[in-house]
Amino acid sequence: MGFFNKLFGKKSKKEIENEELNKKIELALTEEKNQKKKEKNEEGYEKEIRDEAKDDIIESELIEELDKGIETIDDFENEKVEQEEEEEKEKEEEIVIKKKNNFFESLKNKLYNSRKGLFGVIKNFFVGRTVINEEMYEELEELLVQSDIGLSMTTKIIESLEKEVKLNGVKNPEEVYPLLKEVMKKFLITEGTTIVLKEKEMNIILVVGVNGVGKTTTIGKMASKYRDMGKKVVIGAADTFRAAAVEQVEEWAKRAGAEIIKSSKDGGDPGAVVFDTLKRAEEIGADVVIIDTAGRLHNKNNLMDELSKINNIIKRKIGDKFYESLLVIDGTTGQNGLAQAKVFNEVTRLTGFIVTKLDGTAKGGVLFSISEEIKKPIKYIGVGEKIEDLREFNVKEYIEAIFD
Ligand SMILES: Nc1nc2c(ncn2[C@@H]2O[C@H](COP(=O)(O)OP(=O)(O)O)[C@@H](O)[C@H]2O)c(=O)[nH]1
Ligand SMILES: [Mg+2]
Repeated sequence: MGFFNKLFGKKSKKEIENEELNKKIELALTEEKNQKKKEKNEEGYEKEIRDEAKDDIIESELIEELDKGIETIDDFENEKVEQEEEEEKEKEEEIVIKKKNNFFESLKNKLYNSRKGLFGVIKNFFVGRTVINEEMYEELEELLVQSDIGLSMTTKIIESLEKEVKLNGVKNPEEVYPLLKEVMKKFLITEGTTIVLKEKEMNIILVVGVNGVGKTTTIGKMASKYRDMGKKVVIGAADTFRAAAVEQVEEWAKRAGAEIIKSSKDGGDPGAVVFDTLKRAEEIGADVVIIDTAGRLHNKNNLMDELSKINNIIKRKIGDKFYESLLVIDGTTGQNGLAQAKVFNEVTRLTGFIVTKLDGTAKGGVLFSISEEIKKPIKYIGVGEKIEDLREFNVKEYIEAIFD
């Protein structure tokens, strides 16, 4: 029978009972679920109420604080404005520093040879040393003399360094390096390093120096610098010894956008060129006159004669007014450059120096001996052959660029 019931879909009594039981269980479970839901909702509601109450407390505390005047909205607003202003200022300062760093970086790059050469050796000299003693100072002295700094300057540097080491109670040799940097900085002349151009006046710059040191190149760079400043520039090609020299200065003048005055014939009188140059400069109201001179002078008397002739022509034009008389020195020639400086300083009035080719020297110590022996400022340094490779000499920047 059971078999037939199954076959034709009829449910047995037992099956029906089972189904009813299942239904009951389901009902009971849903009721339980609903009850739990209800409880949960009630809890949530209570929590909401509690949170609201908490918010109220916080709010009232805040109001209390505000009332107390600890932090009024006005204060807050002012503080915000001040903060914004400060941030703005910081940003501006950052831009200035960045600009300076860019310049500084490139000077650092240009002086790579000096930094890695002599000053690199000096830096390494202190590394790994354990004691500061007489022997250390002696070895350092030798290094400085080798670097074209000159004996007299070196002695002064070492004496001053010993004093500073004692004064600062320095015991570790590696701490001597930064002190040396400060000491050496002190010995470079900082005053009068800038060429100040007077407004509405003819500013004369006479450039002297032996052959090949970089006079003509430097004049081209200077002319370009002053043209960029909006100045009217006239160059006098008073190096009349070689036709090639005139051509070279002509090329530079063209590049810089300056006018050039030259002799009508090869080997003409330099004095006559200076005279014509000053005349022309006056006619067109030039701001800057730069005079290139010959370096191939055979002896001291010859040099003195030539330069005094030129100086007299300038004086006849401007009287006792100041003009620059700059000696160009090749930074790679070391003590030889210093010897040249001494001779020129004896035979003519110098107002300062330009040291060229500092990009190509691993020493660069000649700057220190000039400061010490001639006691006149360095106005520019040449750090390459291109038109932009002339830098105003700034002691701090120079020192930062050569010391690592
Ligand atoms: N590397 C380098 N070369 C320079 C610098 N100044 C000049 N020179 C080079 O030195 C050489 C002689 O320069 P020049 O101006 O003719 O010297 P002058 O005889 O004194 O007029 C040229 O080849 C220049 O390019 C410099 O700052 N750095
Ligand atoms: Mg020349």
